Amino acid sequence: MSARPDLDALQCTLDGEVAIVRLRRPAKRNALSDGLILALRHTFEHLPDGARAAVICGEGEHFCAGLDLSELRERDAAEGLHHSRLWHSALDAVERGRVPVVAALHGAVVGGGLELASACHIRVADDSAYFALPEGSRGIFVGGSGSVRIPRLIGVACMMDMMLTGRVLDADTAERAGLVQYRVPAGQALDKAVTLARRIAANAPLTNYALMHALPRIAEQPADHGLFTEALMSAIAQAAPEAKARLHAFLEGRADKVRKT
Ligand code: 1HE
Repeated sequence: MSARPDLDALQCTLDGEVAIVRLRRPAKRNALSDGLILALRHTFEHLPDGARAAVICGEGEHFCAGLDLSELRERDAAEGLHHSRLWHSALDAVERGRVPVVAALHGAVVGGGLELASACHIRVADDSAYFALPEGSRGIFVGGSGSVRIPRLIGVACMMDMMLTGRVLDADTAERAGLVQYRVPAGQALDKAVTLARRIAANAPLTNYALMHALPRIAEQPADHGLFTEALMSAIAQAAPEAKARLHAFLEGRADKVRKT
């Protein structure tokens, strides 16, 4: 892979304890060039020290138009394999990094853009968002972990439909399908995502880490293994000084109660 990280195409700023990572190729609808994928991996591997949660969003009218098709030159099988593995490593850096990531989605969330959104831990979509997997019509296949992550969210049948028929999901349908967790009016996805990220940042870091790293693995383990992993994780989490301090705060009436919304 000869490309270098295109750090101009990605901006990372720290807002309090929330890192805001913005795709910045609006003229190309934030299409993911090799340089941008490398920048994404670099950024999530080196988030600012103070970050306890992150938000990813796109500049301009769309979240992301997927793979930069202008780079889809003749590749032999080995190059294609390395290209796909590059995407896997970048999206793994998002999903299996240090802090939870909230995707703020608007406009087109297509192809590799949907693969990227699927690597995040929570998805917020505004009314303008639409979701598609046009790989089928481009004569290619998903290569950025979509075949693993997307069916976990919406099932094989829904992904099969999107890829075979070119079906485009609007924000309503995507919410019903389980692809997005929050729906907001057009233009409000980023604000909502930052609000959620601030809430996430207030959790004990070890709890967030356990959720990101243990929960998806437990979901893939046989029940007996999952229960054992759960017991190990819960033992480690409850022993942390921060957990003890939070329990004392509740028992002494200094912590928030759970309230009906
Ligand atoms: C691009 C790309 C791109 C736009 N690669 N240059 N993804 C797709 O098949 C989606 C292709 N894109 C579109 O369907 C549309 O561009 C959108 C629905 C996303 C946006 O439409 P619109 O009308 O706002 O923009 P536009 O006029 O189509 O595009 C503006 C410019 O962005 C134009 O370039 P210009 O130089 O003529 O101004 C477009 O060529 C350029 N552009 N999308 C390159 N994707 C790891 S495997 C993942 C596999 C995939 O992701 S396959 C799906 C690829």
